[in-house]
Amino acid sequence: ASQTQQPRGALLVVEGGDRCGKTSQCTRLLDALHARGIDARAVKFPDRTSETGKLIDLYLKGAKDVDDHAVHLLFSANRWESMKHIRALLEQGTTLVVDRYAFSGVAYSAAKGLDLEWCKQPDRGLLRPDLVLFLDLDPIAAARRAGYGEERYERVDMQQRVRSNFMSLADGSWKILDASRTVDEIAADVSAAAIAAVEAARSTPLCSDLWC
Ligand code: FDM
Repeated sequence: ASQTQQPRGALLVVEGGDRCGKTSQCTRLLDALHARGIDARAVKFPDRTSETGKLIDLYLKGAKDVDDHAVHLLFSANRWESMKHIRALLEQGTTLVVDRYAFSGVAYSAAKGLDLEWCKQPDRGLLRPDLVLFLDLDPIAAARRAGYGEERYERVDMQQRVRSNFMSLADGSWKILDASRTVDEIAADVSAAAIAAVEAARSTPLCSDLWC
């Protein structure tokens, strides 16, 4: 007898520059999904707990200098080492809300002067997100928010380049949201788009073809 297959979960990515409100929106989105009875979990990149993640953490805090190319590859390796686990969760029906992904990888490294096409290569073949929610905020407004400037990349000129790199990566799977609005207004748009993507993912196969 054939077993009924569980519909897969959706891979939902939340992206944006520093202090765009990404982390609060990820929390709100998880709550909204759970309230609808959707099995969902949070994932965050970089995952600072793994071996590559510990090195990345030291680098981001300014405690360690690493060559720009080498750190780019570390961020990518940090994603690759989670892929098996992420795929297993999606296949068992769990939707994932991912705080940063390969788009941050490319946008930040290219903002330091690395070639954008070179930057895309190590992440080629990662799982393709069903939806990318981009929280768009003017870097000058972001700089006025609490806590800004604590980590390596939190400078307005850097964040302007990051923003334009993000824009050059956007495709049809992106939803660009004005992140200067209230948390509630943004959360309403985020959850509406996410719920539609969870529905659509049920009948769409999972693809390991990012940028292929
Ligand atoms: N970042 C994040 C990168 O430079 N490359 C990446 O691949 C990823 C996932 O690390 F400044 C940068 C982006 C940000 C920092 O910050 C991580 P948060 O606050 O943990 O998201």
